[in-house]
Amino acid sequence: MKHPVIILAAALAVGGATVAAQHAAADAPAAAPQQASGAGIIHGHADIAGEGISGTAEFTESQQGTGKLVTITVTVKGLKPGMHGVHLHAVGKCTPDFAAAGGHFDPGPAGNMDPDANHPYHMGDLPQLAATGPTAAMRVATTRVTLSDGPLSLFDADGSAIVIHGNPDQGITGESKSGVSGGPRIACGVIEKK
Ligand SMILES: [Cu+2]
Repeated sequence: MKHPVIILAAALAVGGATVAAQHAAADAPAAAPQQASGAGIIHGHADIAGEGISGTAEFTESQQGTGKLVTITVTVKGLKPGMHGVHLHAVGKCTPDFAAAGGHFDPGPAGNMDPDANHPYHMGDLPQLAATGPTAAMRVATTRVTLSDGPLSLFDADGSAIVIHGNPDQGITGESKSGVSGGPRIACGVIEKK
């Protein structure tokens, strides 16, 4: 494999929108890199919005040995109960509708952004979000993308967005437009440098 990549997934569902639960999410031990600010730490942010849905995604890139690790903390209110596909999409646009965000971020040599036909092999693929209460949250870490400059940077010429889908992410490859990666786009946020 030319670019060995891993996703270190630590998905945590927050059942209630309590401060304690949110705190627990923030303290999730798995795959949590050092959050201290300092040299080499880069931050990003997205305000996530959809019909009746609001939330944020916080991005932190830290150096891990010779590589970069990007931790993403997603907190969203207003999702219907169940699992929801979440991905980093190829274009930093959510208007005039969420289709503007393009396919799944996949800058590699193959560059197949088709949300379903090249799933779950895109660089922008993430574990899905479990909505079990008023607020859903997860923290994941990935080496498939960076915030700093380079071939995997989310801050490429056309930027990137985070999109939440109405249906579960089946984590499989399907026909184009089959919806296996989560179907309808119900919320979107442009990722910005912070
Ligand atoms: Cu998506």
